[in-house]
Order: sequence, then structure tokens, then C-alpha cells
Amino acid sequence: MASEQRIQELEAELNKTSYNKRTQHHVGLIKAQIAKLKEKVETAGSGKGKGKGFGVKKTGDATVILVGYPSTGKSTLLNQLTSAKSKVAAYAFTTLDAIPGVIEYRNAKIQLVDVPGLVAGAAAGTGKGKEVLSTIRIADLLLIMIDVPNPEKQLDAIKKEIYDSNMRLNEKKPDVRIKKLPKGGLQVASSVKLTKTNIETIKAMLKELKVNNAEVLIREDITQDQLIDAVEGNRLYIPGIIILNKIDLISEEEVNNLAKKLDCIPISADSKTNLDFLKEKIFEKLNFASIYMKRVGKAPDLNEPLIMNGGCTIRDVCERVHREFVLKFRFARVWGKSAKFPGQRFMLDHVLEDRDIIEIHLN
Ligand SMILES: Nc1nc2c(ncn2[C@@H]2O[C@H](COP(=O)(O)OP(=O)(O)O)[C@@H](O)[C@H]2O)c(=O)[nH]1
Ligand SMILES: [Mg+2]
Repeated sequence: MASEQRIQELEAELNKTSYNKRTQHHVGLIKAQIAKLKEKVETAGSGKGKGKGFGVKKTGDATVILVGYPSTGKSTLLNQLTSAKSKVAAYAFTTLDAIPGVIEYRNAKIQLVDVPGLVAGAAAGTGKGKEVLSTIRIADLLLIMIDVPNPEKQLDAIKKEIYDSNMRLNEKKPDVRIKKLPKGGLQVASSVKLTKTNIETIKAMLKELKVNNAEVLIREDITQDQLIDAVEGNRLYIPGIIILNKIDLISEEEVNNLAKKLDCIPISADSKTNLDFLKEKIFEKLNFASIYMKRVGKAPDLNEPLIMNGGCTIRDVCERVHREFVLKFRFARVWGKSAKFPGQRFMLDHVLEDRDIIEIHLN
């Protein structure tokens, strides 16, 4: 309990301190102290109330989970996009379990899961918060659903809950190498100019985080939070799309302003507005590519593309189709975005693009 109280005090101090070159060092130390205390609380608390999740089994090409405040329209969207039936109601906390459905789009089978609503304080155990936050860790993509009239407040709160559960939304793992050593003190070097923190502060933060002997190589302009993430090492980096629902209730102008400001996709689940666009964005964000196969002298099969990962090569396609294809490969012809002209010849390492058509020639 003493630790939790101390965290609150430190967070209060952080909130009233503005961040600038003069306060940077002080802020960095507080952040490191908080991180260390949180780690202590988490280890002490493991076992009790840590949130086991709803035991969702992943199926299909990817798993996408809907998160948001209660009554934002998550169940309505699941029902519109899949054949699942999740109960919809005008009161909060209608959905008490995880309900899966399947979106079939461009030949991909995308599992969509509806979970109970999240509210502020979920990470600390409010509502079914811990179960929900534990369940969403299996997602390949999160759909964060917000609605009017308070989308911004909801978004900030949901992002905070996700952050506090050690998930990092739409962030890349920071490029920091930490080699812990038995002795020798701290050697910290950076290959880029650091504009958001400095080496002295980083050293002080590392000590606060109980890293006293190590070689640290920083290869991007990190924030102090990213330094902590790199040291703690247990962060989950997860992509997300923000959806603004119920746009039927506001003017077109308001919709456009919010879409820009919050970088979200506006929809109305109830009136089925913009749902095809949303499906395409989900497909893109999952980094899927449809590759169509064609036999020599025949038209391509445009109904049953292979669902590959973006950046896949001809080799990847050959391996997927038949193990012998790589051995017997002579060349391939490609039509589509990755070819300079229709039917261009390529070898195995050529990188394909979404909707390319490929004709494989074997020995
Ligand atoms: N006006 C409007 N209401 C919606 C829309 N989508 C859902 N709702 C309503 O919002 C309420 C909560 O929906 P529900 O899907 O149960 O929300 P959940 O708690 O997030 O699963 C219900 O009364 C729905 O009919 C929408 O696009 N527009
Ligand atoms: Mg629901």
C-alpha cells in the first residue's frame, strides 16, 4: 500500500511540473521512480486479481478486438460486420463476456471480438477492466471505439488504460540496445542527436531503474518514457485504429473536424455508414496483401486470392502454394503495382504488392 501511495504522490508532482530543458532531469527521475514502484506493485500483486482474460481462442488470419467505453456501439458493429449476435442495449455493461465473430473480406477471415466496455480506472481494477485489458493483449489489431458527445475524453481515457497496462499503441519498439554487465559502471552512447532528453539524465534514470553496470547504445531520438520502456522490456507493441461511431447524430462539419483532430475513421454502425471503408482500413492496417494466382494461358482467379503479409516475396508465395515450387522455380511473371509493365519477369526475391497477379513458371 505504501508503494501505491508513493506512486500517487509522484504522479501528482509530475502533473504539476511542466516539461522543459530545465525540468527534464527532475521529470526523468520521477518517471523512473514511478516505473520502478509500479513494477514492484505488479509483481507483488501477480496471482491475485491480475486479470486472466476471457480465454478467447484465436482463429482465422488475424484477431481484431473492439475496445471502448460502454454503449459506444461495439456490439452493434460486431453484429453488422459478422454473423455473430451480441446483445445491443441502451444501457451500459450489456456485454459481460468476449463475443467473437468473423469478418470475411477480400478472402481474408478476420476474427472480430467484442469485449465488455472499458472505463477510466480499468487497469486498476474498475469494472471487468483487468479481464478486458488482459484479453486485448492477444489482438493483432485493436479497434478503439469512441462516440459523441465526448469522443476526445473517451479516447484519452482508453489510451491511458492501454498505456498503463504496458501496451504501446501504434508505436515502434525504441531502438535502444542495453547490454547488462556484472561491473564497470554505465557507458551510454547515442548515434543520433537527442532532443527530448540527454545522456546525463539517462544515466541518472538508469541508476534509478537499478541498472548500474551496462553498455547502452541509443539509436533513435527517444523520449524518457521510451527509455523506461526499453529498460523494462515487457511492453507489448500493438497497432490500433480509432473509430468514431454514431456520426448520424452530428453534422458533417463536426464529423470532418473530429476525424482530422482525432485521426479516426468516422462511421455509423447503426446506419451502416462507411463500413466498407473501415473494412479496407482494417485489411491495410493488418498489413495484408491479396495475391492472385494465374496459370499460363489462363485468366487469373480473382475470387480466391492468397492472403499474404505485405512485403512478401515471390519465394513466400511459392512456399505457401507448394513446397516443390521453390526448387523447380524458373521465373514468374507479374501484373500489378510491383511490375513496371504487365507480365514483367522476376526471380524469387522480388517483393510483391497488394493485388498483384502472379504466374509461376517451373522446370
Ligand atoms: N445513433 C446511433 N446509435 C447507435 C449507433 N450504434 C449503436 N448505437 C446505439 O448505442 C447503444 C449501445 O450500443 P451497443 O452496441 O450495445 O454498445 P456497446 O456497449 O459498446 O456494445 C444502443 O442503443 C445502440 O442502438 C449509431 O451508429 N448511431
Ligand atoms: Mg456491448
